[in-house]
Amino acid sequence: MAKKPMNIALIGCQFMGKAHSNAYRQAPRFFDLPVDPVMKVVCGITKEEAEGAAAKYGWQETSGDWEEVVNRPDIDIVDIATPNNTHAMIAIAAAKAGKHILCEKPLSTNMRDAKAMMDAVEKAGVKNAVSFCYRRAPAATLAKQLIEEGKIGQIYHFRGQYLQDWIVDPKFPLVWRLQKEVAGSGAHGDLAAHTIDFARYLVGEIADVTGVMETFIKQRPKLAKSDDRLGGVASEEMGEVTVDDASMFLVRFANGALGTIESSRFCLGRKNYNRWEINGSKGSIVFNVERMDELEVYFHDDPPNLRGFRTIQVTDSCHPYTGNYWPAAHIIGYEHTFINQAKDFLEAIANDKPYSPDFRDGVRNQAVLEAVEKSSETGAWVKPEAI
Ligand code: SOE
Repeated sequence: MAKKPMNIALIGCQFMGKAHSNAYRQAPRFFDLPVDPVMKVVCGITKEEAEGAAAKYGWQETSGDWEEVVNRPDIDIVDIATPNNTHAMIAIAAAKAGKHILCEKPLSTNMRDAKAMMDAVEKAGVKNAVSFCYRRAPAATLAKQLIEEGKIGQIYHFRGQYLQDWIVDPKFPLVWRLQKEVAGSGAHGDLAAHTIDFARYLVGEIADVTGVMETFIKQRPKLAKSDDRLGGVASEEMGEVTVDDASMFLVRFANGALGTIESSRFCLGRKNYNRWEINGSKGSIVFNVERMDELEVYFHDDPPNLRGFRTIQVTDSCHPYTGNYWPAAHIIGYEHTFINQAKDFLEAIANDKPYSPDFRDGVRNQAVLEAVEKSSETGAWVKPEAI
């Protein structure tokens, strides 16, 4: 029997638009989905940009007008993959039009907009998701299962780092990710937001934080030509960098665990070093996106002569998601986190089941980001706003 079609509109067709497009194309090829995702329309800043993306990624139609797209009666899902300061207006309009929404992280650039987005989707009763895609790396999902099964025991520590190095060169231009009004914050909202999501997912709610943030290079050449994350053409004119280059903070979890979180774009050689380690009363686990198919584990109840960290290659059919891809050890990677996310979101919609992380998680994440920002100004411990 033919599956119910689910028409998707993608707004934004650069780095994340590419990742999301690939996810919708691949998800039905690997998973037996309850619905048929239809790549209906892609919307770019201009119609020409959308036409390029449609031809490359396989969208049926194109548009240069996101408002018209989110109000189309034939659209079921609006996928937001645009710069951060545009998430709120698109999501709120899409919620009002009754669409399910998947939004790139961070949810927004500030608490006010993030809460307005959450209120809009909750009032409309539509499914909503924030694209903290790394939760859906099979090894990270396995870590969650181990914690829930009690294999790690009571958690004492979470030690998270998300390190990149792509803006060390002072000549690297002022792309949108370096402008507060567009991005909200720098490494903090771009990278630490992922780590905060892992911390909340694996350990629990964050009670308070204290930290520092720094901008090492305060002026950069303005852009001569538009960009997408990896650069652009620099002009002669200089402009202010209005976001942090790095953030570091201490975390007290509501359950008593202690953590540290570090984000930076100034760690030469670290390209996408998204690593965390958790230490509990019965063992430890370590995950790093740069070796995403592996989970390091240490179990204290192993016989003493065999104790030690071991590496599980999370690619067997007994592991989360992986049985749907290739035989064991035929590894998967970055794009599969988005495919797994698309699959789970489509299932949540079709089966009317909760999806996590949702916009409420996005707001809680934003509350932690902003608590660190306040702490960095005052030096105090700050409680994230209660949601
Ligand atoms: C840029 O630093 C970036 O693409 C982030 O925006 C993503 O969220 C992260 O997954 C990889 O790095």
